[in-house]
Amino acid sequence: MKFLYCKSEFFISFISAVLLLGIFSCHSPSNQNNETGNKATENAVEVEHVKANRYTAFENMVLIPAGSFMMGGDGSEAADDELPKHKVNLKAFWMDEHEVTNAQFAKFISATGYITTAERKPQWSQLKQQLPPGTPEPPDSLLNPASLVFTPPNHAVNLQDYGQWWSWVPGASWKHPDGKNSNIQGKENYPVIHISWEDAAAYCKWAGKRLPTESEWEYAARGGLQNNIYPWGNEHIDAGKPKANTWQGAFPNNNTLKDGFFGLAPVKRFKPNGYKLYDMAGNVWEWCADWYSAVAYKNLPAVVNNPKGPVSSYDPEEPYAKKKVTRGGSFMCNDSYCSGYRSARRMKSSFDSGMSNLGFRCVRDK
Ligand SMILES: [Ca+2]
Repeated sequence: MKFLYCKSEFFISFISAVLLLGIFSCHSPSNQNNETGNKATENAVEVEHVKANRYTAFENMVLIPAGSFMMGGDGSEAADDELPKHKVNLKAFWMDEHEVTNAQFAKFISATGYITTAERKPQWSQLKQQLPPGTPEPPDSLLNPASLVFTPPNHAVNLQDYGQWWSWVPGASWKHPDGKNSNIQGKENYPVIHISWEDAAAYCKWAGKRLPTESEWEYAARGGLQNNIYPWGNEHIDAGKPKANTWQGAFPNNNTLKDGFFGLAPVKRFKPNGYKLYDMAGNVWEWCADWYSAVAYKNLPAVVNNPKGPVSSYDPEEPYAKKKVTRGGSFMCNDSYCSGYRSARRMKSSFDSGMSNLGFRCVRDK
């Protein structure tokens, strides 16, 4: 996702910097002994990792069978970075049947004391590594824990101006999804949000799992169908009964609520795909393990076995940013803005940023 959206050049640079903040090398200001605290967290993660392997690894997971598929865009909406289609062979793997929920993520935090990216003070020394040379340093007073929150306007806007519906909100995090005065009470079964790639990877490791590769994610989303556009087949997103939590109406100022949800939905509220996976389209975008490259599919061999993606990130729109793949679309997607609910639709986000429409699920080897 590209979120360069503010009118002031300085603020553009600042927001870009904050979106790109580092995680493992920066710490919470409340952590009095950063090195000791970090080791304690790592140890706790390792201990819980072992426990998870023994007792809980297969809860709420489904087995995705080994097989082959044609990876890449189907239909007229296929983007250049989804092409060409190419054959991928995959081993069998287990996948979470639904997106990781607030209740699940809370167990991870309780067990490890992990502090998410959004809860940490951004460090300029980390931010500037992913910005064009010469980007000015923002005042320290602006470098506070925060995250991007969806704040829809009440009028039609230029869909190229992302700043019209995203706000940088101090105090926003997985526990306070709309800012410091909000909370997740009653939202235990909602997908966890404001999660960076590194937060997601840390959770999966603790659970004895890992993030899916991009090819595993797409193969799983297709649910056994071949060359279909959506996880449910080829019926258009707006035809028939609601099939996923997306945006119906004129994004971002008018939502007809046809699917029953303005924002996030609890997990498992829509029919699963052919592999019994829920919400592979809509609700929240999901992190994948792979680095994003706009040219990842170009010049591949005719058949690829268990691909892990490119060795580095490449987004020509923001060449200094290090971006990971996200998949599946969110409650904010419709055809006028982004048809993220298509099985082949690729998106990308800086690995060290979260936002209010981005979550994840885990996989593990068979
Ligand atoms: Ca919706």
